[in-house]
Amino acid sequence: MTPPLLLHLPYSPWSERARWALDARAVAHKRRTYQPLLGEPELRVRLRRWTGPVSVPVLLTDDKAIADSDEIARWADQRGSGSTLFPDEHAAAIDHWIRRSQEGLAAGRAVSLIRVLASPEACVELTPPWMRKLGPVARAVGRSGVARTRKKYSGDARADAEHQKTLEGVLDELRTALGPSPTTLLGTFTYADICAAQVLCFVKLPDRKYLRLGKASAEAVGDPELATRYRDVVEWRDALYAKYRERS
Ligand SMILES: N[C@@H](CCC(=O)N[C@@H](CS)C(=O)NCC(=O)O)C(=O)O
Repeated sequence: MTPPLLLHLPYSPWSERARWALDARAVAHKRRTYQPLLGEPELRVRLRRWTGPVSVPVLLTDDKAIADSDEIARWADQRGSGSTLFPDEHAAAIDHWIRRSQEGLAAGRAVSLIRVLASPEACVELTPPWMRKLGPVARAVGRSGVARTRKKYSGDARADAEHQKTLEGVLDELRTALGPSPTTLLGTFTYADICAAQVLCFVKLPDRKYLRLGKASAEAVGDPELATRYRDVVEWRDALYAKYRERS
């Protein structure tokens, strides 16, 4: 059996959901960085999907392509070793946090890409390395790539204030669920923690070793005002990474 290949974005919290689950279950795999737009034709061939949006992470296994972070996590959980990320008794709560995380991430992406669009340096950082030397061309390509991503994921389908409200709603719910001395959401480390932790990317990015972004884009993706307001929740995320990501 050849090891599965994960097509991913090193800076994306959706890819991080899959990476963390594969690592937590010690599932041997290879990784390849996906190049938005340029990599799309190959991705469509791999997925045999000729129309509609395609995204990463995608896990290419011997017998199928798995094109969703949550499905990759479940696939990983059926293999590998260590404690399950999906204990039966927490199935409903994990499903709830998967959904809330996807809602928070979508809203966070919509508002944070507005900040990225306003930063020429951040737009350049999001282009492939060979393009960055091209100055204004790289800025224009980066900017149109970011605008395209925001539109592709329906960022302009709702007002910015609505996205902001959704993001803060998820953060408030997370703070309440964690309680006064938080370790994990459900009393044991599960995929709910991995998903909930990702929403904090749009508040303050975790250490660069977990999510790789350039300096300007990292600044633009985070929200300093929310980082102050939700400092306790950011601290929970950082402690979770230190304890459970390091080990895996
Ligand atoms: N349902 C997907 C959503 C993944 C997703 O939103 N991926 C984005 C991350 S920014 C992506 O692939 N962006 C690059 C592109 O669309 O070309 C999952 O959770 O796996």
